[in-house]
Amino acid sequence: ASDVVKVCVTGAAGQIAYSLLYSIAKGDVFGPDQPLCLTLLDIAPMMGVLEGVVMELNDCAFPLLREIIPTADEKVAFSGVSAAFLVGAMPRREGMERKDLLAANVKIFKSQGQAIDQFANKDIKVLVVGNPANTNALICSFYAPSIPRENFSCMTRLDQNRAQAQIAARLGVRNDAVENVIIWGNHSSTQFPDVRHATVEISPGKRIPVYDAVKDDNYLKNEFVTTVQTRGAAVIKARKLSSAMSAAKAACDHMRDWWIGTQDNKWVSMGVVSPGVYGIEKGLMYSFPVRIQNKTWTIVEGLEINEFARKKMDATAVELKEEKDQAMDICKA
Ligand code: NAX
Repeated sequence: ASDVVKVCVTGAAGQIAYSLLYSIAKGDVFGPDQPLCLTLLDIAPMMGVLEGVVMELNDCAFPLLREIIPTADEKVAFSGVSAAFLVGAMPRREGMERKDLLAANVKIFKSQGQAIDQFANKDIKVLVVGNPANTNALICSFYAPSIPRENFSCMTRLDQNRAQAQIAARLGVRNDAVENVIIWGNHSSTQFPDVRHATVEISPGKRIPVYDAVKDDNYLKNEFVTTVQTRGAAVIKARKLSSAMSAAKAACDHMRDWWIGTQDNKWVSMGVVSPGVYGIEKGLMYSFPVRIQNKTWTIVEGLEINEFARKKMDATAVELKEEKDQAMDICKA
């Protein structure tokens, strides 16, 4: 890994990017030997702030960071790029209708999709973080027809990490003792955090199902699910700002696993375009459990879905279908 890899981060002057850029430049995502060029996209009014971020990146004196290109021009941002973190999006302002918010984001992700189509490497891996993440990723891929749809994903890793940490805390074990937690569906309050297939290491080499360790079905089906679904709002309430450090860490986890692969048969959740498995309509950008090898994800298939899970998985699919239809109407208009 000696050739410089070009990586784009959008929303680069924002708060998630502030943590994310540090981790990428340090080597947490593409490996400790991979030199990087970072292109930083934000909107024109933010160029002054972005210049400050560039100054700080320079002042970190990262050995791997060979070049930094701040810009408000999508062509410059995406040219020759192999991996993109699309963090920038239109935030919801007070009084803004859902429809208007969606329309503003369709505009952004259409334009970025077209730029990716024209200027990025054809094997680019695109991770959409900016909300509504699933639908933004779908729109982006729709406008980049020369790039395989499998190369577009959206982030539900923060939800997965939150779920894993909740279970670990409940059981008093290390975070990494808990494995194969799944997030199904939309990165929204309809998501379904599912630990029916998750396991926990209770002593060296000994794993048991999380359900057997927790021994409280009511908690796992109710309080646990809502805690994870509403965790973002809880952070905003406490911090007066939305999750940034944890979102950046999750974005790094997502892209690192995509780039380097998942180990030891472990699963991770990511929003990907549904091939029509688990009864989820083909073409929806839906979060599934996946394994990754050679930069290619494969959905973990054959998991038993009980009636409780089925309902939750369908509810979040319905929401995504609505979002998709609305977005497609805006595209056609
Ligand atoms: P900030 O408002 O701090 O930063 C966003 C940045 O994006 C700003 O600098 C803004 O100028 C820029 N931007 C806006 N439009 C742009 C465009 N067309 N091109 C390039 N840059 C543009 O928000 P931050 O806290 O960093 O959050 C960024 C996004 O992540 C939000 O949409 C947020 O909702 C979303 N999140 C997604 C999460 C997930 O798990 N998928 C969790 C965290 C976060 O809430």
